[in-house]
Amino acid sequence: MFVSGLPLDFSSPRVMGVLNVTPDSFSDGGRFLHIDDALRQAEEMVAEGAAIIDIGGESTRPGAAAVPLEQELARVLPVIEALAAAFDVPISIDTSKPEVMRAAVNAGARMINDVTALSSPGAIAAAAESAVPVCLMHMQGKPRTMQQTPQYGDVVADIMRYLSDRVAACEAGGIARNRLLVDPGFGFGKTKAHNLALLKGLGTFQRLGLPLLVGLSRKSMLGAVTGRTVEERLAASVAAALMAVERGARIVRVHDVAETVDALALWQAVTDIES
Ligand code: 7PJ
Repeated sequence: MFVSGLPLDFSSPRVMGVLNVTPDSFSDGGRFLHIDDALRQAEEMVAEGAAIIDIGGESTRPGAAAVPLEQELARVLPVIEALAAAFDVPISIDTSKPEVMRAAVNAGARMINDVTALSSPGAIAAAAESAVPVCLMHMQGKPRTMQQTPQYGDVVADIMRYLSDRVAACEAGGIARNRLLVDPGFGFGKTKAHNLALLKGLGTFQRLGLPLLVGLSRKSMLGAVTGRTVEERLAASVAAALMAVERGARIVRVHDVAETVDALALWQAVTDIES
């Protein structure tokens, strides 16, 4: 399995490192500090074995308000430019805005990661023109209110249908199927029970025939199961990544790259044994 435009083969699972772009000062001093910090974080994640670095300037956490376009551009573009110049590892832009997709790809991003699966007006066209791969993620509702009353008939079947429809819409809009990845969107408009059922049934998504990307790292469902705060969820996050890979995930989006890379190395070593 491969994705057109990504220099990765999926013969073994890959780790996508999450880069936090801190929304601080836009003064010159503040900006340099923040790029410096981003470069340091990225350098560490690359050294630890990240295959992709994901950069987002729009918080999609539950309850988060939308970020205006100019602010999102100001946060991510300088960081993408600096990283693209400094590292070979592909940079992914986590955004739902067509304008940010275009500008980020011009600045050197080599993948689009959209938690709304290109559903904003103009997003399919922007992604189609960009020629980079796209991750289509499922979300029910909008970040500000999505955790209030999530509802599904059958969570796995409903999300399968949604992703399959979005893949069809992208293909109709000129995005070749071999540029697409899919993600069921853990934590995005899902209760604890929905998230657990989704993890249990994750293998079903392999039927779409596209690389499966998942983000479980530090998410509240792990807190709900373990009683741990967000800073204390490393063990559960690594376990979740391993469970996802066991069920067919090919990219795991994580904060703790080194620990996840180790866990997946063990998984790969056992998988490689010819029985
Ligand atoms: C995800 C994401 C995810 C993809 C975020 C967080 C929330 N992109 N962006 N999948 N989560 N593709 O990291 O807790 O699960 S932001």
